[in-house]
Amino acid sequence: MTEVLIERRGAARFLTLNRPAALNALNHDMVKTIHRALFDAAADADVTRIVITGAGDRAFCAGGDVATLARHARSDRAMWEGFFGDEYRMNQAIARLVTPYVAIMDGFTMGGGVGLSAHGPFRVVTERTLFAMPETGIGLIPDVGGTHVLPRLPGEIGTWAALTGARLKPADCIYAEIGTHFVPIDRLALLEELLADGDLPVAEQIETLAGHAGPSSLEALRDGIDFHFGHDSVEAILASLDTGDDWAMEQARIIRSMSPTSCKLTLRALRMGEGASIEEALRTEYRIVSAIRTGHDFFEGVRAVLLDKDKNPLWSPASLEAVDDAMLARYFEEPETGDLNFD
Ligand code: QUE
Repeated sequence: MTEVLIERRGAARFLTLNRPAALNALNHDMVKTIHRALFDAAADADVTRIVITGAGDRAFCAGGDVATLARHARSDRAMWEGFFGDEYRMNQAIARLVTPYVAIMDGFTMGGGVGLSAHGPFRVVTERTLFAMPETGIGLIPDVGGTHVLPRLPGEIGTWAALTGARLKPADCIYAEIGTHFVPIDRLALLEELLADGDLPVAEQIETLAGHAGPSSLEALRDGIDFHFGHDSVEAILASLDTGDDWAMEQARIIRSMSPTSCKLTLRALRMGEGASIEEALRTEYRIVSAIRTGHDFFEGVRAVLLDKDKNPLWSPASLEAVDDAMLARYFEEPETGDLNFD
């Protein structure tokens, strides 16, 4: 019942994801509560900033409650479409918020947690931030607006992160412009106090406490990322990686372990997302995810990664060659139940 704490602190509305044992993974109730709280805060003239954070010291938010979806939603279309539809509408609300919005990305920030942070103007990372879009590993796609955000990161960092599910440390997040500020953990309490005391603009308050995340390992990888991941087919990316250095060959091995269907859907959706508004990107993601429910890989991916944890998913189709364009096209069609709307 109190999986999202909502508090008024001075000029700020604080939302705290409060499911620490589940790494603050988002369930449907939490999504609806957050969206309603954003709506209320935006309508309250006394609230000059919204702050979202996660309880515990391990996660901001590790994703969506995919284990529950895998258990029930194969036979419950309304549950599946209800969860993703409401989550994406919440993501869009964050992207269009006028009230300054601060996400404290302390700990795991993956999947659904990226949707709660990446669309806002202030994205604070700490020593414990670990960012990833790992969905190709469970037969999903980098959703929650990922197909809008990732193509806008420098070079091909977004394509690389989406296909491999790479985990980015705080310095990498700053380098990749995923985080706007690095604030050390021991200053977070003070940051929250300053934000509650709304005397100064949010940007100035965060900058007062911000430190340096240090050098990013991505800088040295950047040429390789841009060189290999600029191709417009997964096969071409792999062919390029196969002729590269040890790092490149390792990326190829990782991509080959991911769902072939997810990899092809992801690359196509990322390229479409380059010129798409947040609403257009979310609508396309909703089409894809709706079709994924009737497929195989999501249920097998959740089984292998999160339930049985054998880390050995048997994907079907099992190879990229077996995923043809006609199969892919089905995922981009309007669902029988209609497209996502933002009314
Ligand atoms: C891909 C995902 C998720 C994931 C792993 C993936 C995801 C998610 C979790 C998760 C959440 C809470 C936990 C946990 C894992 O993992 O969406 O152990 O306690 O919520 O490869 O999309």
